Amino acid sequence: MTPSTAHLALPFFDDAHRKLGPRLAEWTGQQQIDESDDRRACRDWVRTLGNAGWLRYCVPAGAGGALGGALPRLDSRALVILRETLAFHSPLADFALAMQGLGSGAITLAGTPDQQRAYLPQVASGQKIAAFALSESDAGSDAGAMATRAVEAAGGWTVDGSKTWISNGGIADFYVTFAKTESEAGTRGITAFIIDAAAPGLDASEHIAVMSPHPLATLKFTNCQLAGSARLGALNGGFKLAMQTLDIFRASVAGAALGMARRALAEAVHHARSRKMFGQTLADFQLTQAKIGDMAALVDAAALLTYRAAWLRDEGERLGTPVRVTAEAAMAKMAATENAQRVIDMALQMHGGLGVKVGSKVESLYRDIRSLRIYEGATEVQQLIIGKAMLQS
Ligand code: COS
Repeated sequence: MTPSTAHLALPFFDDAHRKLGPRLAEWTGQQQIDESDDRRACRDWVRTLGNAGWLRYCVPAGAGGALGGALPRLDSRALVILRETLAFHSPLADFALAMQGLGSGAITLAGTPDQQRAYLPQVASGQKIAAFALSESDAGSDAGAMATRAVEAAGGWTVDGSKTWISNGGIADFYVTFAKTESEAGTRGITAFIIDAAAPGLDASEHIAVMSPHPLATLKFTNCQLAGSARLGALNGGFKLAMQTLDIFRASVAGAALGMARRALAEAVHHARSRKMFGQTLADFQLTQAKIGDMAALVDAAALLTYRAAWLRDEGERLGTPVRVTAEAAMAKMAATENAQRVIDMALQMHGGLGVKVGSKVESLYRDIRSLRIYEGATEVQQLIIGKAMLQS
């Protein structure tokens, strides 16, 4: 099944985006990766996406990125199109690409030239797998409450504590990790570090099994020794760096949800046209037409919010006047993930018994979409962010 690319005609996009969508859709349609083991499949996807050059959109031009010239360091619209197209085909392929971007995003935003040289080209080629380690068991939505601490020692750092729900945990080559460097300073006492998987004192072996399998682990840091050069960005500037990274990638989570919703809608339309009942097709029933009408409007509403958030950020960067898109990205993430869940549920219902049969596309989408309403800021966090922004305006 091939996704429509009609939306790329919208004024949010440039010619580069209009070419990117169909090219990637054609490429993804030719890929066959066995996804029965999520960790092996994720490694395979990273390698395949890297070899084909798609991961180059996760890093800036100077580090081997795909887009240069007038386009910004990371192009939000390209990320949205990539994730939307990959998620239509395979949510795990989308996950593999997204994590390369999220896991290296803080290095793009705040890394020294040495750090950028050491990590970004290999993220772009798929030779290094990236991860973003922010959450803890008692600090998910309340990221500022983290307890993992980094203490300066003999020119380097010692990290102790634990991170959990870490995507790519166990298969990543490095973890951009956020730790408390000033215990009483709340969000103003957090610093980012680049921690290589082989760092002594880091244990990433505790895999977490989830309903839509993908690499996920708990990380334990015990007297984990880092060189001074592992610090990423300003001392105690880690919380803002994490939030700035999420501002970019939240709009792309919306893109992924959109891809899954578009796939569910396409599956529903296909099924409605072919399924015969009571002497006609399912599509002939007004009830079916009404449902498909609802689904299409939910998809388009999410698309417009998603493209707006991505365009606003890109346009600010292009004009040299970066704008904070926190509220717009939050709206996109919230609406796209919630709408996608509804669209997929309606598509599943339309499939009847086939919808819950393991192995049917709508059944796996039903599981795949669920975590997107939680990770990178749950819907309730997005509501808070949007509400705060409205009250401050
Ligand atoms: N860009 C730049 N700076 C930001 C920012 C952003 N998007 N968001 C917050 N900040 C800054 C604020 O300006 C503030 O700066 P000052 O200390 O200079 O005043 C500081 O960071 C603290 O911000 P705030 O007071 O809003 O933080 P809170 O702790 O009240 O709440 C929420 C922040 C809940 C919005 C935040 O913790 C969050 O997004 N949580 C979800 C985290 C998440 O996504 N977890 C999933 C893990 S990633 S898979």
